[in-house]
Amino acid sequence: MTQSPASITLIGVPFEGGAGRGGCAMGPAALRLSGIAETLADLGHTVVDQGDLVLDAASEFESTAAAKELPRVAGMTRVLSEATYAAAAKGTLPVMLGGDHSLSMGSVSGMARYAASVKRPLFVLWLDAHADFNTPTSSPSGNMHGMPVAFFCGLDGFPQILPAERDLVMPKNVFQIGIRSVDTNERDLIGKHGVQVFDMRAIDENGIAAIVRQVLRAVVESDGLLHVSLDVDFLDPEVAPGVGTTVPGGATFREAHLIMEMLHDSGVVASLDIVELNPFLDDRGKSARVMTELTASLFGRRILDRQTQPA
Ligand code: HAR
Ligand code: MN
Ligand code: MN
Ligand code: MN
Repeated sequence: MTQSPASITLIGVPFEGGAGRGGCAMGPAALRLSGIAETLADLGHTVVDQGDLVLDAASEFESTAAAKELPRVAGMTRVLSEATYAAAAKGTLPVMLGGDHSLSMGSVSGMARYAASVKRPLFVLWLDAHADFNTPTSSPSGNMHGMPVAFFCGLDGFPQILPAERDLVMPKNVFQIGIRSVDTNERDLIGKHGVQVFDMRAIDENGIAAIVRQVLRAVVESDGLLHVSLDVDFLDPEVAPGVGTTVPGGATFREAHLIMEMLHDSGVVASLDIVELNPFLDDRGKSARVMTELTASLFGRRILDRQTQPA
């Protein structure tokens, strides 16, 4: 989908209720200021910025220590799930301007529904320092930005936010790269459910290109659609300091850049989240600019007219 000129829908999600600290709600504004719409349009794509979603709390829930800000997270999830599905169903490629990572509860659920409607499996590429595979039962913090993967895979322990018959993602179709911070209970859940995790050690031992080829092969072999979820803290804090949960030893700009170039050349990317950008913590817009640069590479900016070499 990303290979030829695409129709892109930018969906602003000014939401920070899933994070332990404030600031992510300013993420969409910072991404727009860094020129994300213009950059994508300059690459030849048709870009419609549908503005920021209006987000209301779902009042039948209450916030608990195990699931903080649940009413707001649930309300956001419902609205974004619909918006993402609608953007994909009309033939555009939704790009979520986040917002903390709990927004993937909505975006990925919407894409799972879309993928089911066109009878293709949905794969998720999770680029993050964190696995975000906690449930309200396992989470040490209760912060719901640590739970979206468990939610869209249908793990037990969540209240019913979306209809019971909603489409889910199979854990074996979730590929995580860059992981370097996992909680004790969360580690057990990852092993039990078979999420495919490539931690920083895997990158160091194999190189990023071999890992990305493996992921893309799995998607292409089953004619799948790929949702990419890019957390700012995937990158090393030196590259992208504008995030509330920095973890040392992250991906370099070059590694991230190569991932984006390979994703572009694959043509299988159907949707993208850009999450956890916290402009209050950023260094003069540096992280917002890095995210826009990486998005440009994902959508076809290249240095020379050269395709990725076959494996
Ligand atoms: N694993 C921790 C928790 O669940 C921290 C999760 C932090 N998540 C993000 N997004 N910043 O990746 O509380
Ligand atoms: Mn995350
Ligand atoms: Mn993270
Ligand atoms: Mn490169």
